[in-house]
Amino acid sequence: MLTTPAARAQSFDDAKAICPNGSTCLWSGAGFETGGYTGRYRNYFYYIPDFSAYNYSGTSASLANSASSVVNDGYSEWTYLYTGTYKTGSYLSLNIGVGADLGSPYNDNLESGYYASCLDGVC
Ligand SMILES: [Ca+2]
Repeated sequence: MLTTPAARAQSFDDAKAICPNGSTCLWSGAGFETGGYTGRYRNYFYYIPDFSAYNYSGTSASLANSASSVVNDGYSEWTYLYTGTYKTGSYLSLNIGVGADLGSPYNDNLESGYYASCLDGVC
C-alpha cells in the first residue's frame, strides 16, 4: 500500500530546496508549510501586486493576509513584502537566501510582494 507523506518542512534548508530557484515563496503556516504541506506555497519571480488574486498551490486558501513564513530563494535581489496591495503600508525586506517566520505586523497581514528591480512595476 502506497501512502503520500505529508512532507512537513523540517528546516529552512528544506524550504529553500522546495522553493523554485529565483523566486520568493510564501506559506500560510509558520515553519514553511501550508496545512502541513511544504509543497503548498505561492511564489513569485517578479511581483504580485494583490495577493487576493492568488491561492496557495493545491488549496483554496487565499494568499491575502494569511502568509506566516517566507523564503527569498532569488539569485541576486532583495525581496520586499508589504502589508497593503500595490506596495503600500508597512514593508519588510529579505536578502537572498533568507527565510523566516513572520511576526507582527506582517504575520497574516501581507498583501503584495516585489523583487527590488520590480518596485517600479516594470520588470
Ligand atoms: Ca498564516
